[in-house]
Amino acid sequence: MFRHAIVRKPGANFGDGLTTSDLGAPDFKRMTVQHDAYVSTLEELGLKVFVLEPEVVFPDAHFVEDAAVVTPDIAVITNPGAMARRGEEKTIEPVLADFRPIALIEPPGTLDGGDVLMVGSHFFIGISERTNQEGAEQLGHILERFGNTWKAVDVGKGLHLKSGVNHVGGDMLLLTEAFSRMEVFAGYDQIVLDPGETYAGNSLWINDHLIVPQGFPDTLAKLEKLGLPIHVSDMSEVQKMDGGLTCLSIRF
Ligand code: CIR
Repeated sequence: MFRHAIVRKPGANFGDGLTTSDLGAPDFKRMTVQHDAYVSTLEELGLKVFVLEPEVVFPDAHFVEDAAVVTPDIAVITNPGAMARRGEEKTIEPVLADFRPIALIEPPGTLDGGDVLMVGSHFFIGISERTNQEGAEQLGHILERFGNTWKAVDVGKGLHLKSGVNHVGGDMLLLTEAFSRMEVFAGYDQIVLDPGETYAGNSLWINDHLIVPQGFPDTLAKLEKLGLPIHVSDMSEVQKMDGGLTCLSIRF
């Protein structure tokens, strides 16, 4: 059960952030509307939302998920894998320090929160361009101190683990065909994404509600069968910067 979320408003220069997408230049006004709607949805779901101000020197800083991993026991402040994003975590730590003891991922370990999928007390940690083995092991050892288990997963081509696999309640995972074939996910119920709708893999479960990106009818139909209330969000400007629903908040 999540009670709180941290978000950060996108800055006017958010289009200067890192991206591999070819969806065109993002629009700040539309981004602001989409971000405001996202915050309203979190509030409708009963979360108290802490809204941080933009950070001009970090155009990707509204993707707050990458700066911390929060469990019921601890908040782990990351060492983000992209040099351009290193330092975003500094303004997240004081907010979390009011709620949890703090631990740090230390260099040479790197870790982005987008690579960490929590399913109850088990954690999947993606090894990606942003998260290295050392960062994954540091996080894993911290999690083990609190009785959690974890497994490393090779992310392959995508940006982050949660770009392609997410928990949608119970024992159910929403995931791409490539992830569905991996042994580590074999013990779970699975909704496998249509290859044309992989972006919708970044759907967000919050307290038995689902937030799903707009424009993915096959995924929507599959998720509707779970019987959970579904909130559909326009994520067009977020997607242009390689972001998604999970990236925009830290839930705890
Ligand atoms: C980046 O490349 O770091 C940002 N433009 C997007 C980060 C998305 N974060 C996430 O998936 N957790």
